[in-house]
Amino acid sequence: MIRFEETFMNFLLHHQERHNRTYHFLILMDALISAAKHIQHYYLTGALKGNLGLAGDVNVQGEDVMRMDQIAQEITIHYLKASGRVIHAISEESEEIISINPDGRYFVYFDPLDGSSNIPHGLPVGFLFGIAKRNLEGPEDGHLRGGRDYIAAGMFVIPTGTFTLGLKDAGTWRFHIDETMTFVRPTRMVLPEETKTWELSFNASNRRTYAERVQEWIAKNESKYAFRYLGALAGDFHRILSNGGMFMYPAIVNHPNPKKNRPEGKLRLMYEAAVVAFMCREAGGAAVNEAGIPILEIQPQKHHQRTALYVGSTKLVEDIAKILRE
Ligand code: FDP
Repeated sequence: MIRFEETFMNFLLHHQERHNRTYHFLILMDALISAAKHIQHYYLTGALKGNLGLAGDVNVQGEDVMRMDQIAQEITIHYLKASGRVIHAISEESEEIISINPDGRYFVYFDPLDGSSNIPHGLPVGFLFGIAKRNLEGPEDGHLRGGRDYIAAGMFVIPTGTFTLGLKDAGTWRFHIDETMTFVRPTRMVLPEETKTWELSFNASNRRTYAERVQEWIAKNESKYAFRYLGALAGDFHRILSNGGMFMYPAIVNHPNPKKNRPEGKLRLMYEAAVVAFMCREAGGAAVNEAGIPILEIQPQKHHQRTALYVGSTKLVEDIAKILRE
């Protein structure tokens, strides 16, 4: 006998009444879920169909585009258009703002397939998105919204069948895909207070390139926690949300080849850092940049702006933020 569990859409219907969310939001979420399932299908069959390799193009960030990046981008735009609810989207895969529907009411910021180094191996990657609402009453107020103005942010870890969604003032929730390809069983994510399971996650091969004070912090704290690094933000953050601890991608300022320094950080503010920072806040955690400024308070100056990121359990993030602010 199959036991059916509470579905994502039921959960949202229930929540929208309590939090004044509209059906427009449900329709947009339905579009994002359809896109994620479709991307997952291509990813799972990618090795057989030859879709896990390079596409032959270079993107706006100067990085090689993978075939799967293009597929995921096309699928997402298709569903955002079909939803009719989005005015503009900003994607890692497109230099320009993508105009979708002049009557749409939401801005969507997304990275349809994050964690490229995992793609050739078919290992976990992320589909990350943040949603902000257009100002429908007053004058058009632009697309560059800071994380504090997102109404929701989420991530699918593909192809694991998990979906995590942060809702403004209503918590962060995790769902799992069932046999009918429906996301079910909402579980509220709250970062554990207990430090026993806490983890640190960062690219250890970069550690000598971080600022001295960050290197010192790591040397002082690393033996207290387990170390885990998958190399895909969504997957690494997924673990931190469950186990507690901190994910960091610090600024690179001491690279032996100065051309390889990244003082502004590597991750993208609008569709990577602010997305996980938003979910983290709703789960009781925090996130800051290299200056110790809360990620959600940063006003983006450009769509593809980069930032350093320290995200996770408030106690750890605050501890390093104090040092970063000095
Ligand atoms: P990637 O470059 O492989 O697409 O967004 C960039 C990102 O992946 C994150 O998902 C990941 O956390 C990080 O960069 C990995 O960078 P490193 O390979 O430098 O560790």
